Amino acid sequence: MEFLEKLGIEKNNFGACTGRKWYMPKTGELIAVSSPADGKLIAFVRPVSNEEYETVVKTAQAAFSHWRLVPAPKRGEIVRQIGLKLREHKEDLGRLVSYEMGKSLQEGLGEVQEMIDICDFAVGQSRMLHGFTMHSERAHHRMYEQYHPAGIISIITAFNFPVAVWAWNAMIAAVCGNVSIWKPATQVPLSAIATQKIIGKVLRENDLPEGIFSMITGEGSVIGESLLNDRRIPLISFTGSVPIGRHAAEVVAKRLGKTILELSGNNAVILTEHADLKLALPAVVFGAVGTAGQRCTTTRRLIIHDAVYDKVKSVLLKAYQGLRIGNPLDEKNHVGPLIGMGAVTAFNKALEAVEEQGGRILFGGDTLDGPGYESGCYVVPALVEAENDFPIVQAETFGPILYLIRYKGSVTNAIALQNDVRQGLSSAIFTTDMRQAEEFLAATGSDCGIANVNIGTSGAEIGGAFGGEKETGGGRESGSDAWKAYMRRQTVTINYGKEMPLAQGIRFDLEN
Ligand code: UN1
Repeated sequence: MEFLEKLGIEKNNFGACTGRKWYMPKTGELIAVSSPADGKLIAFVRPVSNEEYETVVKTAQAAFSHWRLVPAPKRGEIVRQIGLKLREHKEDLGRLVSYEMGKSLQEGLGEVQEMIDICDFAVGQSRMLHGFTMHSERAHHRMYEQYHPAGIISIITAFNFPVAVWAWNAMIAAVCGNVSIWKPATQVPLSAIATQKIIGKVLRENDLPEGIFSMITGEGSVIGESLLNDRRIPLISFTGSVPIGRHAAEVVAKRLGKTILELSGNNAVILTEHADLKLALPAVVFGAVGTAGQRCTTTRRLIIHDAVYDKVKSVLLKAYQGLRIGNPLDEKNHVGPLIGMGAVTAFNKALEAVEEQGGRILFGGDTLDGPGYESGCYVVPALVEAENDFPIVQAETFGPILYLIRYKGSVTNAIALQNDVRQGLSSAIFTTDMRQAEEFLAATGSDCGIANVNIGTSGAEIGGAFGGEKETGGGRESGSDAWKAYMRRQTVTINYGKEMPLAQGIRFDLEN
């Protein structure tokens, strides 16, 4: 495939990189990377051993002592160039993301666009790393706060966004003066390797030292554990499931390190009796079946007012019947494969469970086989009637299952259902009634990190802070003031007077 060649993906790929330099681990079983799109083997990667791990961390440490002294806007200039390089490779990298992960080509390209956007954002941010100044209670004193780089940031990313989530973290971390070590998901290391090669060109052109942007591949249970336990790494940014995120939080908290956690979502769209259904339909369907239901922001629950329930159900049935499922690189398809057989099993099990718990599958749920579906990873997105309190509805199944939940009465009831789950990432309401929208956004409204009006739950822009509450983990990445999490904050008080007054008016006189 031409795009693999253009991105420098070889048959056997090195498992560790410190920017420009690559390390081929001597031991370790090869990771075979195959595409869920056609089941074919794409390439091999050799995961890192302890030896390369040490080299990567030590190189990152050395790089940090240099990089933190580079003025922030000059760090921004490097990120600007990375954004330009990504623009040059957008088509090829988007294709690789789509082929390796299985999301539609449009979404693969969108993911690279998200990287480009965060580069642009970070360039601007590089001139705005500012703190407040405060008025001191003491005469001839000045107080202000400043932000310094934190050190090595480790970015552990999930399979569903092989490159964008790294970029959110790495680009912001970089303008803040940090260095980063990326551990991509083992299902999608090639997109990470290709990305390293693209940014490596910028590092070479600017003659930058090794270790500013590093990457290591390997199993979470091995290399991930090393990262979590490593006191040289003050901040771990982790994206993944609640159980693994909880484990990561515990391990890092034990050494009093910091985490940014972006864990499961169980996102709902509320359709009130005043919803503009023409607007809602494409948003709901894209939210539910985009990336085959494997976004953290995927719409999993549709909370529909009784007055429009039947209409919504029939419109959705029609839309689902028209979905084209197939190779994600073929632009006429809407839905690609799930990431692997494990995901197919989880999808099937969830559908069995929902029926056992009293739900009704209205459409979909089959696993496809035959020509074009040889990988065994293609399923038909499912529409299911369910109740919010079914245990299976309370859980996040990472696949295209949309639960239709009926509500009666006021929007307050719908909001209560929407909040009645343990996750708190994304939420949305469709209504043309201003009071309903404002109630959804009020302090008593949605309890999620993201709350949208007349927009679906997925497809957030990079300019906002991304993340969620409750079991989603509370972290924030990407835009707004999320950069602050990547810096250490320092309150500074300067006495430029000739006296030594203590705060709170405390007297402490030493006799001379
Ligand atoms: C994720 O699924 O981990 O809002 C990230 C969205 C994308 C990012 C999702 N911009 O759907």
